[in-house]
Amino acid sequence: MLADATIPLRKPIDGGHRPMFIDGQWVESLSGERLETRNPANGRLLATVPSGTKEDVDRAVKAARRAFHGPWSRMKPFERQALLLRIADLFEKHWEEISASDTQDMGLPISRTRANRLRVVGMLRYYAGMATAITGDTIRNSIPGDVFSMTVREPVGVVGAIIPWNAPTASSIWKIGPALATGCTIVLKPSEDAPLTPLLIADIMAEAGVPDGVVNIVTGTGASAGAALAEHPDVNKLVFTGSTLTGQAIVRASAIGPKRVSLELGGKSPLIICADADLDKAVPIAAMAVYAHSGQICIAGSRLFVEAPIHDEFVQRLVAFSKGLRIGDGMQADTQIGPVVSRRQLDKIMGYIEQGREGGAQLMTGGRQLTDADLAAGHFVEPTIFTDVEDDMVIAREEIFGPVISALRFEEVGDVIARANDTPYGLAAGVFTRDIGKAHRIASALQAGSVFVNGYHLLDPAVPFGGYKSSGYGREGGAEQIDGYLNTKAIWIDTN
Ligand code: TXE
Repeated sequence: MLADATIPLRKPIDGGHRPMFIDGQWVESLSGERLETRNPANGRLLATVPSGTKEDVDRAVKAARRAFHGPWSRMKPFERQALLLRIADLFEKHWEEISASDTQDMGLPISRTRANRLRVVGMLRYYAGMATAITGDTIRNSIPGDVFSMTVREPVGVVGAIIPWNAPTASSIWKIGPALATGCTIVLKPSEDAPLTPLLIADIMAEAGVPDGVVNIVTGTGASAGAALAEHPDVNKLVFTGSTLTGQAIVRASAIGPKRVSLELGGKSPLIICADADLDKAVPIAAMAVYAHSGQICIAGSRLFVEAPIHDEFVQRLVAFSKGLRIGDGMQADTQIGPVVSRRQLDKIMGYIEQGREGGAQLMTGGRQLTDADLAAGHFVEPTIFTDVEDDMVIAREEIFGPVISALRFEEVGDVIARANDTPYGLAAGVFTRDIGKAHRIASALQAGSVFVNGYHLLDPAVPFGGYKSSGYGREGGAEQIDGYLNTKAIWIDTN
């Protein structure tokens, strides 16, 4: 244990090299290979990290297995609770560093990464509470004789977590938090596009006194480290956030073990604006439902259904709002829209914008990559709005993961529900209306894991989050998530 050691945090961004974290040690990949991570706002090299291989993943899983059966397994729930509370306090203390690291590694403006403190620290404190709230049942039997039975909840074991680049801190804690609360151990593989904050988090884990091997961070590519973790026969549970395609590969790999799986995948979320909505409230929320993090949020409300009588006015106001947004390096305090994470993501988004144009949608604003002198080296896309979008157009069907709104007109509420549900995805949905009855009817008819009424992007550690249909299964947040990290054992006692 490193309980009393005060480990100075590495500088978040130093252009140098950051080892990965296995069994409480900072180590290199056995292959010696490294990956670069760059600032998407200006292309500058931030750091290199080890390119983890199958052998490195195996080392980490073995460390996690040893730790699972070691003193960690005898730690009392209230001790794990105290540990999580210590981690929460350290997150408060180091938040400036964490938020700067996230902003520079993946572009989300600093005003937003700073504001995420409440949520992430809240998650840690929520998981701390859950650590002492795990209970089983006693069951009265109907079978003959004097038999008594009860259930106990036990940690599933070694968790393999694979996360994307769009929310490195929150995604890490969404996986590490429940593992610590339940007594599991974890091997986490960050995205190759944003590995730095998870490494910073490893520092904090060590500073808080998390025993060696309980939390391991293996950096590397999806094809190498990611696939090796998903296939590892000694991992008991996989938690994945990322693309639907990779999610399918994870499920296939999970047959080895086999492992329990939970998936949080992509989306193409509908946001319905009824004619009776409070437009002053709805316009900025509908815009930021997509533009927040330049559209790189799984629940982005990217299919905007607007009722016919207000359609033109709503779009006009949306265009005016979009034109007023400040785009730039996320480290500037007043930036509202930062870069997209990588050249690959930029090209993907620009390709969709082109398809929107060619498909006959009308471009109302945006649509360009920004190449002004100070932005030229980064990956900046203008906030973009298309109207005259038809339901079957590519931009209305596929996840763009960029700052692109597809506005669709609707005549009747009955109609729009069927259209909103006509997608393979089901992560989130939203509706704006002043009519509470209508809001309830629409919310219950929408096929999505989260439905927001007169708001959007609302998240709380105690509220379950996850998908319907191709957006995945399993929940993060809430008691249901904790269940996913536990096995249930039935114990039978014949009292005669
Ligand atoms: O995702 P991937 P990418 C969507 C979004 C985006 C697209 C591609 O549309 O444009 O996916 O993004 C690891 N075995 N979302 O390429 O590939 C990978 O290293 C095991 C929505 O970043 O799914 C990374 O750590 N792991 C989503 C993680 O999987 C593998 C957030 C995610 O990468 C692997 C991100 C493999 N075979 C993207 N291949 C959301 N739900 O928010 C890759 N990985």
